[in-house]
Amino acid sequence: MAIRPIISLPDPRLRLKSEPIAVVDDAVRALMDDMLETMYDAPGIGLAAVQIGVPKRVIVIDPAKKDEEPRALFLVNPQIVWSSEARSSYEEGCLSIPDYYEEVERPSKVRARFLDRMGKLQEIEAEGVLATALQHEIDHLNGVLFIDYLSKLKRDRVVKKFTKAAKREAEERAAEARV
Ligand code: GNR
Ligand code: NI
Repeated sequence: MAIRPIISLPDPRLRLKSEPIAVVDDAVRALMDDMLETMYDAPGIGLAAVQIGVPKRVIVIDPAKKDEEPRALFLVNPQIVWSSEARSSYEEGCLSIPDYYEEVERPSKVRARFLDRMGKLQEIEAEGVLATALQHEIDHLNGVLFIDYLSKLKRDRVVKKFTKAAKREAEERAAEARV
């Protein structure tokens, strides 16, 4: 297992549409183990493979709170097959948009179909934080970020902030290399 670097805004790879997994083999399981370790280290409650630069339809989620037993979920090729009419609002964050949080409204309950670690077809019904995390992670597989649900003003503001920070870091690295 290994902790892998998480890519962040404005990295264009976050906008890629991830490819389906053909076979859940040892390589996919190794990828999921790295993702879980990276997610726990961050720490976060979910991670999509594309966030470590691997545009494949794989996500890991653990909605357990700090004082609860860990319960890791590994989902390959996940699909929402049903969403409730009812909506809930939740304050979301994203490991690829560090230290930025905003309320996002989504369906309160969803049912998702996916392949588990062994490649077996499974279905889960989720509500609360798990429903939010599932929708947030599946969005990543389609190149969608939670800031896409905010007003253009808020979205432009946060993208600009991260673009400036990335430029500044690149300049600092270049200056360091010249010494
Ligand atoms: O760790 C995370 N917390 C979180 C909180 C509210 C809604 C969604 C999330 S997912 C996020 C980790 C992440 O960026 N996954 O893609
Ligand atoms: Ni995210």
